[in-house]
This record gives sequence, C-alpha cells and structure tokens, in this order.
Amino acid sequence: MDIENGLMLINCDIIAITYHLEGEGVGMIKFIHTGDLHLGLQFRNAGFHKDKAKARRAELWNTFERIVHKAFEDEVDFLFIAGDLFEEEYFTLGDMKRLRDNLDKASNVEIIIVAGNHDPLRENSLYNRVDWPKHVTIFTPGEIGEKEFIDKNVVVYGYSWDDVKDQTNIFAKFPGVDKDRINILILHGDIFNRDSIYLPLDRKLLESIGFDYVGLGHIHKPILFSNKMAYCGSPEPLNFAEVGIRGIIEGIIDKNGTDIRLIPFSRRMFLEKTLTINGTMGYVDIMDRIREIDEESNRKANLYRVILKGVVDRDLDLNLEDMARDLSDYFYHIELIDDTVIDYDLEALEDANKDNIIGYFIREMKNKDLEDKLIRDALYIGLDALMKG
Ligand SMILES: [Mn+2]
Repeated sequence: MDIENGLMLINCDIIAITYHLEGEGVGMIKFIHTGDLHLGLQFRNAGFHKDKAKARRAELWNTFERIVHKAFEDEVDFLFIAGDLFEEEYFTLGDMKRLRDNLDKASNVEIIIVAGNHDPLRENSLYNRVDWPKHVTIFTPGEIGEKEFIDKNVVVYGYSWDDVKDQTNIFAKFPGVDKDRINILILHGDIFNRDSIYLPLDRKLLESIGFDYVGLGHIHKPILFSNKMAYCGSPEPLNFAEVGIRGIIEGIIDKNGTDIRLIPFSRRMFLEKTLTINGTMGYVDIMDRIREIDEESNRKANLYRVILKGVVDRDLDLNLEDMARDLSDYFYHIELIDDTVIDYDLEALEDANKDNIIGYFIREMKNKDLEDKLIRDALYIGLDALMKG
C-alpha cells in the first residue's frame, strides 16, 4: 500500500491520493464478531453417548480454529470475541496455551477479547497464566476500558466480567465517544432483562451513545438488531435449546456506515422436527416417515430430535429406545420424544369399565362433539392418564 501511494505521489495529483486513502485506507475496516464458543465444554448433560460428547468437544475447538483461520485468510482488521470463549470449569492451562497459540497465528488481525460469565477474568484466571501476543487485547474488569488503534482511526471499548454474575452499571461514568472516530463496543450481557444477574444492558442507551457497532455476547441465538448492534450467538450450538443456523458475524464499517451479516459456520446443527402419525400407521410406516424427515446429507451431519404427535394404534406398543437404535444408521444423532396418544377402542373400554371412573369419563366425553379435535385430544389425553395411572 505504501509503495502504491508512493507511485501515485509521483504520477498523480493530490486529489487521486486522497481518493485512494478514502477508498481503501483509513476509514474502512472489516471485522468478524464471534463469542460464546464455550471451549472445553464436556456435554455431560446433552444426552449424548460418551464418544459423541468427545467428538462434539473436538468440534468446538475445530470451529474456533476455523474462525481464527478465516480472520487470518480474509485479512480482517479485527476479530471480536464477546465473552464465554471457554468454560472455566473444564479448561486447563494446556487448553489455554493451545488457544493462545491459535490466536498467535492470526498476527495480521487485531484480536479483541472480553470475558463473560463462563470465563470470568479473576485474578487466578487462566487468562492471566499465559503471555499474550501484541495483537491480542483482553479487556479488564472494573469499568469499560478503551483501546485506540490510531492507524485505523478506531477506538474499541470493552469490559470483562470477573465473576459468574454481574449487575454493575458500567455506563454510570461513561464519558461518551468521539464521533470523528469509528467507535466499537464489545460486551457480554443481557439486553432482554433489566433485572438480569448477567449484566443487564439498556438497548436504548446503547443505541444513543453513537457506537458504529456494538458486538454482544451471552444470548446463544444470533440476533441482528440492526447493522449497528448484534448478538453473534454460539458459532457451534451446544444443545437442543440452540436449534437452527449458527455462525459468525462479518462486518464492514466505512464512510457509508456499518454493514453486517450472519455467515453460517457451525459444523453441525441441532434440529427439532415434529412428525404427526395416525392410528392406521404401522411400525414400518412410522420408521419410514422418520427416515424421510430430511435428506441423507443432512441426516448424516446434524443432530435431530423428532417429536411424535398424533394417535398411535393401540396394539403397536412403540419402544422409543429400540426405534432410535434402529434409526442410528440413518442419522448422525437422533432422539425421539413420544407425544402421542393411544387409539383406544371406546366401546370395549366403556364396557369393561362400566362401574369405574374410566367408564364414567368415556360416557361424559361421548356426549361432546368427538369430531372436534380439541375434544378428541382431551379424551385421549384423559384416557392415557387414567389407563396409565
Ligand atoms: Mn454463553
């Protein structure tokens, strides 16, 4: 770039140089925003078998390494990591060195880290046990810090947690920003709940200060509030509460403003599907329908939870564990949830239960409109409860 400008100085007039600087130099930055990686997580409660939990743990690392590599390859100016980079409980010094060595490789990128509630920056934190390269900035707890990048005309603000909960009013003494610069804030906190113990944030206040971008962490679902504020979400989903697309945010800030987009980046997705069955379907039909729930390439890549709804033939006696085992060749991971009701023979049941509550319940329900789905559901659910009880 210097050489290019030098040549222009010889060949062109001043206007051309100015134009060149505005176009590609000072005043235009590219960034990647991530967070909530939870490196080290052991997936003990995710309902996986041991080997799959281990694989998932490795996939978190792999995705982290892919993100850092992408930042390096794309030559972005900044990689923002908005907290919960790792799980304090499961992380070792060796893990921290591996993390550091990965970041070390992207030496062309300014890497900005704030700590969250799962990786708080306490005195004895692993963050403080390794030496960090110059291009890595880790913000400290206590109050909002700032770091200026003069050559980029950028000021980055950030704040790290030092405990597992935090209700500090970090903006109480915040002096505001210099609007001649590009101002970016990186934070781990909760914008949805004013009483949150996870650093409650006031969206209106954040928007009023004049940041060009507010990169948030903590909520694991990616939420792009506007071009100027977003939760990046967990780039690799951690459980069935985190269904659907997960990725990283790519952004550009230039004289036209800020532009961001979510790039899908996860190795796998968690997906939840509902399958409605009816009393005429046999075991084979049901299994076929489950297999048809998605294309093979998706089935082999993602983690599925299939909820069975509707009415099931009373003779079928579905065993979900056996079914999931039978389906394991067709899915990377599948779990089944039984939300069905049994298709009872009402006449026979009533006959056999003339003098008890089951018979009474059936007689009461038969007086109602059994074509109505709500009433039919109530009948089946009630019968299920009475029969099983
Ligand atoms: Mn998190």
